[in-house]
Amino acid sequence: MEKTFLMIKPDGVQRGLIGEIVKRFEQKGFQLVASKLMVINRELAELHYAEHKGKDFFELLVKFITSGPVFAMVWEGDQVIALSRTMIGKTNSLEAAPGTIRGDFAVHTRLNLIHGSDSPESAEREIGNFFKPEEFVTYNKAIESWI
Ligand code: 3AN
Repeated sequence: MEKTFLMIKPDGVQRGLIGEIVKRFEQKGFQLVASKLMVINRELAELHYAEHKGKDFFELLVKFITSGPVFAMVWEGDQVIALSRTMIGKTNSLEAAPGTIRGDFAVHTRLNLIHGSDSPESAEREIGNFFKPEEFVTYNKAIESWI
């Protein structure tokens, strides 16, 4: 079973979209195994966005992601990494299709509501950056046999 790291960014928290976004992943049949509301410090922001260091939007990105609380989550499920990226939608707001989280709620490429790991390697790295092993909950959901 795969795990992925998803994070509702400060704009999603401020706009009251935590419930709407969590609902979509619950309804898809994925299982929430860890979550917390937190404010990211600069060190963690730079670690999380290390691949973008040096790009022209890096400073704004770090400033934005540290500007208010984020809702960090780990979700588990069959193909959850790729499927959650599909549900999130394209990074570029002009390409994010209606029906996706960004397509339905975001108009801006940087203020795009949610982050989702883009590969098994980044999922493992990002989960490790944000969560300790004792923050995970293991439980069985009856729905597993239905999807
Ligand atoms: P995604 O979040 O879709 O995986 P990444 O990892 O390429 O996209 O980029 C991380 C974040 O950096 C994006 N969510 C977005 O907030 C910001 N970003 C990416 N590309 C741009 C850009 N061209 N202009 C401004 N912000 C950008």
